[in-house]
Amino acid sequence: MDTIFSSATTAQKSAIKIIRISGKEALKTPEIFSFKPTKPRVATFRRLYDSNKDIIDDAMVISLPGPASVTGENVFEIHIHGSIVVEKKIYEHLAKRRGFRIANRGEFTKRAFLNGKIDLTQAEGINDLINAETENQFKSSILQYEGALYEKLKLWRNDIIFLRSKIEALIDFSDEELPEEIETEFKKKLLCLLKDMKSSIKSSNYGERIRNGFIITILGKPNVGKSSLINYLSNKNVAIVTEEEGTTRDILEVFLDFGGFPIILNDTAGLRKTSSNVEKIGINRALNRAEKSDLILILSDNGDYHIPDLKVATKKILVHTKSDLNKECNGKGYKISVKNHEGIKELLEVIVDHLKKLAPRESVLLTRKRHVQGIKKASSALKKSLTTNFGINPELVAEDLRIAATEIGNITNIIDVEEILDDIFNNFCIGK
Ligand SMILES: Nc1nc2c(ncn2[C@@H]2O[C@H](COP(=O)(O)OP(=O)(O)OP(=O)(O)O)[C@@H](O)[C@H]2O)c(=O)[nH]1
Ligand SMILES: [Mg+2]
Repeated sequence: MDTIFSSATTAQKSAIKIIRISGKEALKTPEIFSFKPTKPRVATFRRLYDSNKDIIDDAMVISLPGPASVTGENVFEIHIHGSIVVEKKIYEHLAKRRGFRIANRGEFTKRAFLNGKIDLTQAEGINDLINAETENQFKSSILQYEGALYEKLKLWRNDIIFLRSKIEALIDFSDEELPEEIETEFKKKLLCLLKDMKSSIKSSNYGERIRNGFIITILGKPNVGKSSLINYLSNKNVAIVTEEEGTTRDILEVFLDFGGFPIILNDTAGLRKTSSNVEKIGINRALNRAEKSDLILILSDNGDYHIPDLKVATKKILVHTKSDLNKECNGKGYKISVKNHEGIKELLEVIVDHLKKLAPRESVLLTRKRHVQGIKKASSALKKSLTTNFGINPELVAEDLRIAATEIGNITNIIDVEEILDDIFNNFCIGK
């Protein structure tokens, strides 16, 4: 296997850059840059030279022999001055060596996985942690990185394997009638597992939202101040605001942080009967997006919140806009004024309270479709085993349990499906 190297820090210039080298030959780094070898795991100051014995840089270097390293392989770190030229020289010099090459995306983490340092859910957790932008994304990713999801899946899998070993033992004594208590006990355990899995699948929507953002859509008649609100909240003029009705046509998305929750906030076209084709398309888009949302804000400046075409049970929050104008509002809606900066903080609190209520009781969440699909497949195998007659066909029951255990195992440790591995690790940044 090649020895790989890459900068573990950003591609731009910076105070320091860390070049990480991992692989069998990594400990040859001192020889490659003509400096005296250093004690393992001790940060040491060294001067690096190229093949003409010209100085490349003064650096802090650390040798980390495997397997006690991040990838499980021999690792060598060079902390250079954060210059693009120095980095390039180091790369060029390393690349001349046989068996050395620049790492692909996520390749360090992939090697850590292949060497059993982490499981796949932890690898995904690392990537989510790097990409986390809000407090709740941080919490969820760090839990997954620490192995909470891995532990939960391992428990389920072990339970299934245990039940399967029981069944296998019974197969060996197949002449004897299966005692009824054993079957009842067995089914009780399976049902309990299925219940746990079901509740995890149910809360996975929340897990995915924590990762990707909760979708909140602003709806309302034209000119009620939808675009003004999104501009105010994002602190930018993302949307055009005019006195004209029907200003906004397309959906405008901004990514925001509401009290630690990642939010994708959508501004939409004002809803009205119109002969304009463009506007009609915009209105349809608005309604479609609202239907896919976790929360809908219905804005009105005159107390009319009625949207006949909106037929979803999604939670709606009514917002009375332009409260500075003191217009009639039927006593409905949270009053806000973008003009006077009033009521918006309170509105955000109401939104955050609602999002908090969506949180499932369990803290360990399935955060990807891949996890959900695996658990669904495992569940259906377990359900199938429940409908099989244990006494007559214990082999079929054992086979279903085997399938269920494999499906769960695949979530944490796919080892033979290179394609899925690449799909996961290609989402990493270079150098990770
Ligand atoms: N007095 C007052 N005027 C406001 C307030 N918010 C928005 N407006 C005005 O209302 C008008 C319409 O605002 P927009 O934000 O464009 O309304 P919209 O709902 O996006 O309108 P469409 O895109 O046409 O559907 C503009 O002239 C804004 O300046 C407010 O809090 N108070
Ligand atoms: Mg608008």
